[in-house]
Amino acid sequence: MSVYQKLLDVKASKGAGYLVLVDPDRWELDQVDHFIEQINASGADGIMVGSSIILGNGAQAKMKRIREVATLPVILFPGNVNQLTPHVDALFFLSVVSGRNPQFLIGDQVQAAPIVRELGLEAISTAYMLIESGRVTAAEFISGSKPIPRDKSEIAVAHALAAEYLGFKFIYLEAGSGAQQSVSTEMVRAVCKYTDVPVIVGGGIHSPDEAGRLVNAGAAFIVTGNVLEDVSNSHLMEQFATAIHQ
Ligand code: 1GP
Repeated sequence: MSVYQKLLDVKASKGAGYLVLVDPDRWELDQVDHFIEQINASGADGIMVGSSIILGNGAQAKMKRIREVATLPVILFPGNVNQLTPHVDALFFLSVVSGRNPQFLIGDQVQAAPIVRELGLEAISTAYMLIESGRVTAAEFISGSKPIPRDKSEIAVAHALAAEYLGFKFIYLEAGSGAQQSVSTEMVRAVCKYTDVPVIVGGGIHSPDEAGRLVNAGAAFIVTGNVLEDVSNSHLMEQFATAIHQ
């Protein structure tokens, strides 16, 4: 079964799904097993790997190890073409549709496509929409694109409709990793009212309650990354899964 189908099944059976983002730079190779085993046992539905920037430090070896230890689908969330790897089950094939920078709308995708084919990866087309979240995020800076104003839900809705008509399989509402404010429930509710394309919400989500509110507003998947990088927060993973699968 494709990863795309597995994700749709999660949404159909649980109402919404929980994806944990792993930034390879944040973990040493010998820490990977423990963290991935925690995710496996947490009730999460998938693991995303990637970042706007990966400095290196053996990222490919870490991704390989993540794939070996994971019992959940592993999905690449690439910040650029250099992050392509055979050590995943699929990738979110992203286009930054909120921006007007051709490199991140179609240029990098053209560079990546033959490599994706060569690696035999499942590409899940995803309309990536950056939403203003209080300060400039790495995703905003690296993509060289302006985020959608936080209080302009109608602009987000119009982008989401365009993404639906262009045939994207997912819409990703992204406040940016480590965002001060996550995407508002109002914006998630507005977007989900207008489109049936499943909506992933991520960036700056700090509590299970917040995740639950975003699911109530219509989010199909919730992504957390930073909040779990503090080892003292690892217990939160199960609470996120419970709140999201409410
Ligand atoms: C970033 O949406 C993800 O692309 C997760 O963000 O690290 O802030 O949880 P956080």
